[in-house]
Amino acid sequence: VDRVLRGRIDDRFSTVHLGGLNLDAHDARKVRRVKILGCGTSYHAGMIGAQMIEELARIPADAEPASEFRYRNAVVDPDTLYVAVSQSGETYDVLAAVQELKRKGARVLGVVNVVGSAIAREADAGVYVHAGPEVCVVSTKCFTNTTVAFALLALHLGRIRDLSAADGKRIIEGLRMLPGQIAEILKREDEIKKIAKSYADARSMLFIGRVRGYPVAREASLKLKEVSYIHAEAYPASELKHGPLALIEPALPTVAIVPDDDLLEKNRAALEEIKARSGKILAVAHQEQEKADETIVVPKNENELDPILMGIPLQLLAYHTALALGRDIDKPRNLAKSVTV
Ligand code: F1P
Repeated sequence: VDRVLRGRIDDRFSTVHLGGLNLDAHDARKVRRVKILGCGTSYHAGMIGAQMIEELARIPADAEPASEFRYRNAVVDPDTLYVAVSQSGETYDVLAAVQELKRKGARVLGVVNVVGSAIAREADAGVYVHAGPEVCVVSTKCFTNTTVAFALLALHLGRIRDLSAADGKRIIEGLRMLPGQIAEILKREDEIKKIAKSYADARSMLFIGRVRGYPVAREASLKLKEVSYIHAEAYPASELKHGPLALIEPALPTVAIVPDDDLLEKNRAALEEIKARSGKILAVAHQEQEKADETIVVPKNENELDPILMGIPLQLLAYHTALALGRDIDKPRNLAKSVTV
């Protein structure tokens, strides 16, 4: 995270420098919509990015799996800024989506880790996320850094448009706190390891989150699937009552993302619904949750930046669950470092 922030924050003006972005104020003001494309973890980081761009720059934004986008003859709109996300920069579905967009005359930015990779070359401009060359098959650090890069991008677009200097300053202070807060979470590894052992015999797990918590729930469930091979499903917390509550029983543990924000009471109500059906709950929250069997407490940041931190203990949860089950974490089955077909 230090690496992605380094040299990019200007405290005097509460602004950021994203040199490779190549997007001046004139271009940025013309953007009517932002569409983010990526696969797997990169798609989930893009979902967080879209929310940050809506919140901090007030530009409508959404994310879509590049693997879907490329097959649906999408309408390409000249006032939309397209953003392609990829750790490896080689994922073929993302590359194909970028090529399709460029054929149709769109402007595409890359948010990529590997410098000089195919997607970085194909994009018109972009931001490198500096998660390092030592990334593993399963994307973890890169997920975190990509969400930080999106916070910088959202802040940049926001400052060019309507974001107040006070809000800019607030987010910059929040970004500066991230490395220390991540270090604090990592210190709790032993506690998370114990929790992971107690969930390792689950046949299936449910992950829920609302708004900012939903992409975190999706990413946490993907991590668990990728390395432990436990079936995991992520659901928006507000959708529980539209069907999935039927699944709740003691044998299906729920992992709930419960940040201290304006939706706290709504999220607590979801925990009550689960408890009323004798479901076991692990909460990731900013304070102990009474209805949860266990809570992993993470440090509080600005609401918009909370998703960056809340995913980290769940990466550790997936890691230790996989270890407890004797899985080969560095070589998860059926998964390549970059999916090039
Ligand atoms: C996308 C991705 C990863 C996943 C695995 C397979 O990669 O789905 O999220 O962990 O490595 O590929 P990328 O486009 O971000 O390199």
